[in-house]
Amino acid sequence: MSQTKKSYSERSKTHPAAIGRRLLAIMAAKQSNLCISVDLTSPSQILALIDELGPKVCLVKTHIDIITFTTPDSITAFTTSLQSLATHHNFLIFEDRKFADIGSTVQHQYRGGIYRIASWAHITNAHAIPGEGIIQGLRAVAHEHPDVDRGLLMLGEMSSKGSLGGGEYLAKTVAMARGYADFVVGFIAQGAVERAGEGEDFVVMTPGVKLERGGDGLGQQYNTPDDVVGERGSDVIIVGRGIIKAQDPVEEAEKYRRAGWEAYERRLAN
Ligand code: 5BU
Repeated sequence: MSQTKKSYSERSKTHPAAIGRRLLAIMAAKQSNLCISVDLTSPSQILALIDELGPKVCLVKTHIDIITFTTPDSITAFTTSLQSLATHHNFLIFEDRKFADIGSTVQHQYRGGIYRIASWAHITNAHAIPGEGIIQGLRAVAHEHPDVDRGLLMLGEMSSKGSLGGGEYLAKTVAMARGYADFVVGFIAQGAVERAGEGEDFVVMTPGVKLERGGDGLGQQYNTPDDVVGERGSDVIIVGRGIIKAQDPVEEAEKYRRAGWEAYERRLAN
């Protein structure tokens, strides 16, 4: 059976990566395929908004390096609070770091520096451009945390105009990731990737989502939840400004949660 026709609940029992099984189980339990991208710069505002939106989402996406921190301690305080919110509201944390260097360098970037991403983010992402050493480097760091589940999304296709991804690049990215099924949970793409074979499962996440199609004047391109989940077979919608800039972000998040979920249910039924 095609992966796009299987329920999240069914896939949560068989996904080859532990973090993939956990994410799919959360999606099924909360009836949410919504990932919120909280692209604000104040740590307290970010945490307050996540606390409000937590019940609606399966995943919270961060850009830790756009946040204004005053001291190193305030970074730890933030990531500790974020982890508590994740436990309390039952969502996972996705740091949108987009690693893009050789294996040796990304190990340091993932493990260390001031952000210590591997210590708090369940999922992060990486470009395929350096070759599979990037996956090997990141996976080695993830294995330094045997008590916690960690996973990676490979960037196969970006949402922005003129993206060099997609097509053959995406297909090569999928081929590269195939040997790392316990760590590579899936892909960032604009729709279903070349479908997984026996024993494989790719969770596909799509940014560039709004309730109405359009753009932002800086290359971002928006499609609707129905376009990406219903028509193109993606699994998770990633939404930033569509929700966080709304007058009532909680009400808006509920609209996106429902739109994403209904598109998924239609996909299963058709
Ligand atoms: P928006 O406000 O919904 O446009 O925000 C989209 C978020 O997703 C933002 O944090 C981007 O950095 C991120 N993003 C993206 O827009 N397109 C991509 O292909 C990838 C990430 Br990968």
